[in-house]
Formats: sequence, structure tokens, C-alpha cells
Amino acid sequence: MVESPRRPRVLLVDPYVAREDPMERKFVELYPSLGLLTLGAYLRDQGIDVRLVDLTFARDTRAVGAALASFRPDVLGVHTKTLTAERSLEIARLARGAGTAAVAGGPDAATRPETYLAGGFDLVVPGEGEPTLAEIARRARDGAHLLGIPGTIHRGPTGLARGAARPFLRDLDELPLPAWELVDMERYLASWERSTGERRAAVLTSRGCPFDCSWCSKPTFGRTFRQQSPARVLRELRELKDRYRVDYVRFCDDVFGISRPWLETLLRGMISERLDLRFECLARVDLLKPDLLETMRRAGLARVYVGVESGSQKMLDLMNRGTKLHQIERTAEALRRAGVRQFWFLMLGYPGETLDDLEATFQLFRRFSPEEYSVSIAVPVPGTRFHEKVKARLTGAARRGRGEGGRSLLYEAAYPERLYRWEQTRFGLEAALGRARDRLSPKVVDRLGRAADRFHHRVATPLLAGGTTRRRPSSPR
Ligand code: B12
Ligand code: SF4
Repeated sequence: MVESPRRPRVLLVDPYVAREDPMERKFVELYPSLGLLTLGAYLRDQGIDVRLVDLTFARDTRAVGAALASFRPDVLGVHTKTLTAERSLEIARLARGAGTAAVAGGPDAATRPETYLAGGFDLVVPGEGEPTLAEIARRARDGAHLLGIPGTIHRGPTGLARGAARPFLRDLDELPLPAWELVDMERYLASWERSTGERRAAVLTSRGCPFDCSWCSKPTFGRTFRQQSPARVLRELRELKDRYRVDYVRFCDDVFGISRPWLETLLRGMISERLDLRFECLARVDLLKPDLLETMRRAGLARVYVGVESGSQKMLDLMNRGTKLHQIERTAEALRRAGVRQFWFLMLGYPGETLDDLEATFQLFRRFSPEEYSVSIAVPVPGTRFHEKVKARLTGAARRGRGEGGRSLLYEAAYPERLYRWEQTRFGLEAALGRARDRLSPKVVDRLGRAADRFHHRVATPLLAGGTTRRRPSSPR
């Protein structure tokens, strides 16, 4: 009688430790990695035993060592981001010590596989992970060699060696629902409940984005775009509600609702099935049409992240953003009228930006006074056209792969870092003035605003711009 082989064992690791993330307290919202949860569900359905060590709430990597010893996986798979690169390499060393094959996937390993292979990983999976990791796990269980598997990169005798390209999954509906049971969902939900009163979860309805902004890093899915059917999304929402009592959902798609008919069907479903969820999403101003806002509201829309980026059309064009100023204005106005919270993303310091462009961004911000915002200094992420453009002018921190936070200037831009830092402070002051409008008289707020403008144009800018500026009259409020 032929003995059937044992099931392969895969240990997945999320190396993100929230307490080490400088941005965490300010902006990052904690959700378990949807990439890993979907990988886990897929492997499980393929007859593979899966465990996941999620370091989000941990202090160190001890749990990884413990799982390596007790679970004795055939493969250890780490999800990588630039921010967590060092931790990932530390985990690869633990795997090596335990004699377990280590595989890196996710955006950072996809962008710079050589770093991960030199640092102790056996393989990098730069693209969609599901079928590739399943194949690696079976081969590792069988003791077969792991080199040259389609969809992987390894170290060859003369540099990086790649297996054949693996095509993307054709139909995202074939993917199982995320394996939420692999992480401590209650801990995430309880922490949301404490901070917002709502049990919040993340949902992904698509993979990829067809647009081509020049600073955007899309190492995994490139410019491809696939989406689940609205029926599949509704099933996931229903499950989150019934199983975890979720009442607020963050749609994590790069851009939510790229196809209007798709979006309309989903919204109608959310309304007719009485899901009674509130939700937030990231939208492009050219796609979010005011005439759909009412339906979005009825389906539960609470907050929209808007990639505004700049108040200068010249800069939007240089970024290859594909949006127009009038679309930003139209969207901001429509959201305001519909009573939907707006979270604006703004970016300073992109190549080609002058003081006039910076001022245009500030004035746009002042005009619409979004409820929330993030204003970051442009980060040249490896693999992007922006990075390519400034590669010869990177600072030491950027070359070492640091400075993720958008608070440091990572290349020699038109002005010194201190000017951009001041600009960030100026946006903060303006936001504070906006909030003060409810408590102080409009006259007082206007006077304070004019004083801030005078200080900005007469003192701060000439002092901080490094002698490259001329004086500007204070701008009208
Ligand atoms: C949604 C999202 C978030 C959500 C997270 C929701 C969640 N927990 O899933 C929030 C807002 C919380 C978030 C936070 C952060 N994010 Co984010 N985020 C995204 C976004 C838009 C989608 C991620 C996603 O779910 N993709 C879809 C899934 C299916 O893909 P995936 O995770 O890449 O996984 C697939 C493959 O990569 C591969 N794979 C992944 N891991 C592994 C592991 C192995 C072993 C294998 C074999 C394969 C494999 O298989 C998976 C399935 O096919 C991406 C942009 C993007 N399109 O990827 C940015 C992105 C991943 N985030 C980024 C960053 C920088 C962050 C933060 C560090 C921001 C900060 N602190 O300043 C934090 C880190 C938080 C954390 N926990 O790690 C960067 C990473 C860049 C980099 N090189 O590191 C990205 C690429 C955005 C960008 N273009 O700059 N993020
Ligand atoms: S920034 Fe957003 S819209 Fe632009 S390419 Fe990246 S994901 Fe797509």
C-alpha cells in the first residue's frame, strides 16, 4: 500500500510591529494583512496546513521562533514592506537556524529581491503569491529542489535567476474569503471599538490599478486591473457582519469603484440587502461622480480618501496624475454638500515644484478645508519613474531604504528640507484655524490667518528657502 504524503506546512509571518512604526499613532490604521489572509485561505483550500504569526501587537520576533519549533513548517513565508525590511531579514535568519526554507513576498521584496536573497531568503515571489507558494510548499515537503519555480526569483551563479513568469489568476471570484481565523480578529476589532465605537474591518474588491502616477510603486500587480464580482463582495461583507459583528468597512482598493456599472450594482446590493454598514474608500476625483454620491451615502459612505496631491495643474501633469484641478474642486464641493468626511492626500517637494506651486496647493487646501489630511514630502520609492528621475540625487537615508514616513526629504530637491517641514507646519496651523472657526469669531480667525500669511511670506520663506526666493505679497484669505 502506498502511503499518502503528509500535508505540507506553511508558516506565514507579518513582520509589521505597530509600536515601531513612527506613523502608526498618527495615520496608520490597524488591519490584518489581506494579502496574507488570502494566501492563507488559498493554501488551506489546497490541502496545506497554515499558521500565521502576526507581529502587529508584538514587541519582538519571539513568536516566530516558537512557531518554527512547534509547527515545524516546510516553508516560512514573510510579507515584506520597506519599513519592515530589517525585521524580515531577522526572521529569515531564524528560519535558516531552524533549517526551514524562507520565502519573501510583498512589495519590498518584489522591488529589491537582491536585498532579501543576500539577507538569507531562499526565494522571492515578486508577484501574486497564491499558486506559487502552494507549489513551493509541496516541493519543500517532498524535499525537491526549489529553484526555477515559475513566479520565483533565486540567487544564480551570476546574479538573480528567475523562474518563468506565472500568469495572474484570471478570475478573482475563485479566491476563497480571507482566512480571518488565522489572526486575532477580536483584538483588531476591539481596538477599533475602543477608539471609534465601531468594529472596523478591511476589504479588498480588486487587484491592481490601470493608472500610471509617476511616484506610485506597483511592483506586484503593475498596471493590471481585475475585480471581484459585486456578488462576491456582498458575500464577504455579509460574512464579516454575521461572523464578526463588523459595522464599518474600509475598502482598501488602490482606487475604489473604477467601473461605474460595477459600483452601481454593488451599492444597490448593499442597500437592498440592508447590510447597514458604514464604509470608507479611496477615490480618484475624475471617477467619483457627484450624481452617484447620494446612492453612495445611502449605501453607508462615511469618509472618502481623496488623492488631491497638488493644487497646481502643472504639478499634477508632471506627476502624470491624470486629474484636473476643476475635478478636484467639483469633487470636494460635492462631498462637502453631501456631508461626507474628506481625507486629502497632499504631496510636497515633487521635482519641478516652485514656491508658486506650493502656494497654489496651500490655497486649495485653505479654500476647501478638508476635515482630515496628510501632507507628506514626496518619497522616491525604488522602481518608480520619480525614483529613476532623482536617483543621482538621493540622500544617504534614501539609499539605505529609510525615510518611509514622508517627513524627510530623500533627495536634493529645489529647496532644503526645512522649507518643506515648515510648509507642513503651515498646513497644520491652517487646519487648526479652520477648527477654531467654531469657537472664535470669524474676524479673529481671519486676523490670525493674515498674520500667519505675513510671517510665511516675509520671514519663513526667505529664511528657509535658501536665498532662492523673492518676497511675495500676503495672499487674500
Ligand atoms: C490597503 C493598504 C494598506 C492598508 C492595509 C490593509 C491590510 N492590512 O491589508 C493600511 C492603510 C493599513 C496600510 C498601511 C501601511 N501601508 Co499600505 N498599502 C495598501 C495597499 C493600497 C493595498 C495592499 C493590499 O492589500 N494589496 C492586495 C494584496 C492582495 O496584495 P499584497 O498584500 O501585495 O499580497 C500579494 C502579493 O504581494 C503576494 N505576497 C504578499 N506577501 C507575501 C508573502 C509571501 C511569502 C509570498 C509568497 C507572497 C506574498 O501575494 C499576495 C496575494 O497575491 C498597498 C498598495 C498595493 N496595491 O499593494 C499599499 C502599500 C502596500 N502600503 C505601503 C505602506 C508603505 C504602508 C505603511 C508602511 C504606511 C506607513 N506606516 O507609513 C503601513 C504599514 C502597515 C502594515 N500593517 O504593514 C506601501 C509599501 C511600499 C513598500 N515598498 O514598502 C504600498 C505598496 C503603497 C505604496 N505604493 O507605497 N496599507
Ligand atoms: S497613485 Fe493611485 S491612481 Fe495613481 S497609479 Fe498609484 S494606485 Fe493608481
